[in-house]
Amino acid sequence: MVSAHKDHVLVGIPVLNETTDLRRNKSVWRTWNQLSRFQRSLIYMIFAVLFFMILYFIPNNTDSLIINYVETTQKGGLKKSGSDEVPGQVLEEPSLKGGFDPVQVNTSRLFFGPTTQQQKAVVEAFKHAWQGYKEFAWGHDNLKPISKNYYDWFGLGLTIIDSLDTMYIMGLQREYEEARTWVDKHLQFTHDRDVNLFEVTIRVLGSLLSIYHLTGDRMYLQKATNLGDRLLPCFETPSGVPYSDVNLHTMQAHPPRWSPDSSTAEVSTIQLEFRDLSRCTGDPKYEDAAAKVSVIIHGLKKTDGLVPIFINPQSGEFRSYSTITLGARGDSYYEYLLKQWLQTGKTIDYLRDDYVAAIKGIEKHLAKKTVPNGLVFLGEILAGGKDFKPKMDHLTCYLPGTLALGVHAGLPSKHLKLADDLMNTCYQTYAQQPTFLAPEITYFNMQGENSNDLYVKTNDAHNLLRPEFIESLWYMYQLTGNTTYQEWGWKIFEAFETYTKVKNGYTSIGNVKSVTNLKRRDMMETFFLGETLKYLYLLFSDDRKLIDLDKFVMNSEAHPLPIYSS
Ligand code: DMJ
Repeated sequence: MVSAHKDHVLVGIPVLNETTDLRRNKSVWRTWNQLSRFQRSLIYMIFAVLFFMILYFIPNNTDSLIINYVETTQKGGLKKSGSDEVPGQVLEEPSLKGGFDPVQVNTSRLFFGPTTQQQKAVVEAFKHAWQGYKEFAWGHDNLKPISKNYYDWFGLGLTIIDSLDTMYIMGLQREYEEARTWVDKHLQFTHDRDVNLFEVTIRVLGSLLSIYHLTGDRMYLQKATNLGDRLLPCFETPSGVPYSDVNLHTMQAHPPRWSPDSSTAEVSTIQLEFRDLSRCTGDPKYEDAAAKVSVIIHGLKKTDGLVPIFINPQSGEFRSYSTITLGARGDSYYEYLLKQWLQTGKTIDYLRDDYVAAIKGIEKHLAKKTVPNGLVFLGEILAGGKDFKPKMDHLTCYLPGTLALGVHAGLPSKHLKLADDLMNTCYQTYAQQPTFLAPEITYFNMQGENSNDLYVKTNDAHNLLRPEFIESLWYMYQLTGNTTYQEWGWKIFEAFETYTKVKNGYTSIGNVKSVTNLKRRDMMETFFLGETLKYLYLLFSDDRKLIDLDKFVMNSEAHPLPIYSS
C-alpha cells in the first residue's frame, strides 16, 4: 500500500483486522458443520476432481513443450523489427504479395523430454556444452572451451540459433527460453560484415523457420524475413546463380575473395529454406530466386547426373575440369534434389529424376571396393574424369541416410543396398581408429598392397564433432527399426564423451589416430549442438517418429521444415 502524506510517502503492508477475521472463520466452520454428510462428500469430490484437472492440464515445466505447428491464419504483414532496420534501407514488410497463401498447418504434439537412459545422457552432454557456451561465449558464434574464449565467424550468435530447435525437442525449457530472449532482444542482421549465403541460410534462416514452425512464435518469422531480404542480393547476378557472400549491412553481394566461382553444393542447398520462407510469408520472391538456381543446374550438362563442384554466377555454367565428389562442395546438391522433391509433395518431377540419375552415376563412377575386404566407398573424379582418387570425406557419410529416405519415399529399393554398404564403411572409419572417432578424410586401398582397407593422412586426422554418420544412423534406424544402428551410435557417443569432452564443453580434436596425442583444437562447432546431439537424441528415442519423416524434411543443418502438398 502506498499513501501520499503531505511531504512524504508512507509505504506499508495492509494489516488484517483480527477480530473480524476470527468471526468470519467461525461462521464458515458453523455452516460446514450444518451440512449433511452427502453435501460434504459432494464438496470433497468437487475439490478432488478440480485438483486432478489442474494436475493434468498444467504441463511439467522441465519436461514438456507444446508444439504448435504454424498458425498463420491471420493474413497481412508482420511488425517490422525496429532494431533490425538499416538507415536508408527500407526492408519490406513480410506480407501477402500474391502467389501463395501463407502456410497453415494445424497439427500439434508434445515433446516430453528424454525417456531413455541414452537420451538422458545426450541431454546431459547438451547441457554441459551449453553451460560452457553460456559462461564464456554467450552471444558469440563459437565457444573455445579450453581457452574459455569465443570465436566470431559471422557475429550472429550462431550457437544459440543453431541450438534452438534441439533444446525445444529435448524439452529443455529453461535453456530454450533464455535463447529465445537473446534472439528477440539481441539478434540483428545489421553488422557491417560479410557472411556466406549457404552457411547463414542452413544455420540461421533454416533454424529460425524451423523453430517458428515448432512454436508458432511469429518473432522468429519476423527475424527470418529480415534475414531473407538481406540475403536476396546474392541472386542479383547475370545468370541468377548466386554469389557466395553478402554484407548484411550494405547488402552488397560478391564472389569469394579467392575465386570468381561459387560452390555447386552451396548454391543448391538453400532452396528448402527460401521456399519455406515464401510459403510462410506469402511472398514468392524468395522461392522464385532459389528455385531458379535448381532449374538452371537441371539444364546443365552433367556426367551421368554428377556435377562438378564449382559454378560461375556470371555464365551460369560449371567450371570445366573441377572435381566431382560427394564430399565438400558437392555433397548437399544431391541431398537437396531429394529433399526439395519431398518438400513439394513429390510434385516436381525433374528433381526426382535428377536425383535418381545421380545415384546411378554414383554407382557407375564413384562407388568402388577396397581390395582386401571389399568395403564399398565413394571416391572422387578429378580433372574432368581423367583421374580417380580413392578419397572419401566424412561429409559423404550423410548419403546412406538420404538414400534410405528416398527408398522410404518410393524410389528404387536397390538404393538401400548402396546405403547399407556405405553404412558399414562409414562405421569402419570410426571403429578402426583407436579413439573410435572418424577422421575428416579417409583414403582407401584399391591395390591390395597391404592388409589395410583404409588409411588416414596426418593432415586429415582431425574430427570436428561432425554429424553426418550419426544423421545416417538415425535415418536408417527410423526407417528400418534395426537397433544395431543405435548400438553403433552409442559407441560413437561414448567416444565423444571420452576424447572430446573438456571441462567447459566439447572440442574438435586434431588427431583421431592416437588416444594419447589428441591435439585438442579448442573449438566447439555449432553443428555439434544443432545436429550431432540432436540426431543422437532422436536415434535413442523409443518413439521412432519423434520427428515424423512423412511430415517433415530436415534441412542440411538438421532443422525440420514442414512438407507441403506442392
Ligand atoms: C553442417 O554445417 C551441415 O551439415 C552442412 O551441410 C555440412 N557441414 C556441416 C556439418 O559437418
